[in-house]
Amino acid sequence: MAIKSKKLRVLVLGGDGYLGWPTAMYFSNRGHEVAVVDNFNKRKWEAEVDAEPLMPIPSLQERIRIWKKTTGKKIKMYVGDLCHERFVARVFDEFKPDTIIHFGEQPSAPFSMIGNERAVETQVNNVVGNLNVIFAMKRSTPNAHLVKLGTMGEYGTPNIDIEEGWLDITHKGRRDRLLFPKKPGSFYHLSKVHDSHNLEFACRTWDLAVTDLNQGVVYGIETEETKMAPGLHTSFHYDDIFGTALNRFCVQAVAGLPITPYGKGGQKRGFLNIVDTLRCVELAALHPAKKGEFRVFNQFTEVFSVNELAETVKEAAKKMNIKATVKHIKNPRKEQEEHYYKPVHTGLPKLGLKPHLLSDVLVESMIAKIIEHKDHIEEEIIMPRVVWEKKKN
Ligand code: NAD
Ligand code: USQ
Repeated sequence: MAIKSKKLRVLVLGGDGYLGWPTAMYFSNRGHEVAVVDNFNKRKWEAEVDAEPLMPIPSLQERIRIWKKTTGKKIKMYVGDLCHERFVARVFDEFKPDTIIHFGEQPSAPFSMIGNERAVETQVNNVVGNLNVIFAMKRSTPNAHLVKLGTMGEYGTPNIDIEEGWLDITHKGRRDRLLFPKKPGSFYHLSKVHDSHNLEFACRTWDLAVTDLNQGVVYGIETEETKMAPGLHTSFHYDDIFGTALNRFCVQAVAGLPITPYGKGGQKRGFLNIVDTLRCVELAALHPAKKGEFRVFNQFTEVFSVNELAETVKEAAKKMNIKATVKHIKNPRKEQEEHYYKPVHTGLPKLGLKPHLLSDVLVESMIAKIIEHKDHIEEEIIMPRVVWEKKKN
């Protein structure tokens, strides 16, 4: 298809992050003009809450230099805060993107639940940054397409099937198409709900084109580009605050610590491989939303319960002669531990997504990679330190 060879000017917001850096390399590798924006908030938060990634990460400047040496391709860098309106406006005026991929937010539910200060910080950072992006687009690049990272957690776990963003509803004999009702489980997840509403309003009012990718939990360490040279790897968290379920379970197995489903472990979530995150973002970018359209895709490839994930990791570890154990611990979160879960996720496969499904082989390769860095595992940052509700005695 002709559209696939189109070269884009891609602005990756949050380009120093777990997903942003591999995405920047992925688009650069395919011949697109790429610029990244980051203010290193994540590196600051990691230091503040004692949650460093497993492998040390070179500075963004250094990563970009290694990328240029390896491929001959340039990635432009803007260092600054998305919450500073004038900085964002300058970046848009100067780079004039036709595609903006927005990863630049505080991504952790536990971080947002530490207390008053972190809840405010999360919502201000995410909601204000996103608003500045909306206004910069409107003023400087009104025909551009915004690909915004939302989350499946915006919907929560309702006792009905979850549609892709919208719901056709009949109420007291009248029909309408409304945003699907939201029931999120943390102040972080709520920040994404607020973003979605602001974006839908901007599309309706100013004819902007937006794709909101309601992404599930991402797992995996490597992509084609991260393997191209030492120093191009991405940040991999296993701590209680920035680490996500499967990544944490693999590290627990390698460290000889019990794998920790919270509570009953019947919580179900949508999951996807980091390699599929990049492909989904690419598919959205190459097939943009129309002007005025607020398009939503549910971005995950498989649903698992936490218990299923724990057993998968245990079995994969066994094949590698690692004896992993599973220990249910008191759930630090307030969430349903047994529930109905049936989200639609047909939009991205219709555009051409061919999922990389979770197989033992993938888990084994993750475990093998973690073994290489076993000496860096800090055991004291693994057990949950943040609780949703402090019980009074
Ligand atoms: P990350 O923290 O590794 O990356 C986010 C990057 O954005 C960081 O480098 C951070 O410094 C930067 N950033 C944050 N606030 C900023 C600001 N105000 N100005 C400039 N830069 C800023 O997170 P990630 O895991 O790569 O997630 C990326 C996005 O995808 C987030 O929006 C997250 O909510 C969403 N998401 C992630 C997952 C997952 O499993 N990792 C799943 C669903 C959705
Ligand atoms: N969980 C355990 N044990 C653990 C860690 C997590 O049982 O040791 C459980 C949690 O209680 C939760 C589920 O696993 O039920 C997922 O937790 P998680 O920490 O892997 O993911 P979550 O907090 O939901 O957040 C992550 C990313 C976030 C993204 C979200 C997608 O950090 O950026 O938005 O996944 S989703 O979950 O679909 O909302």
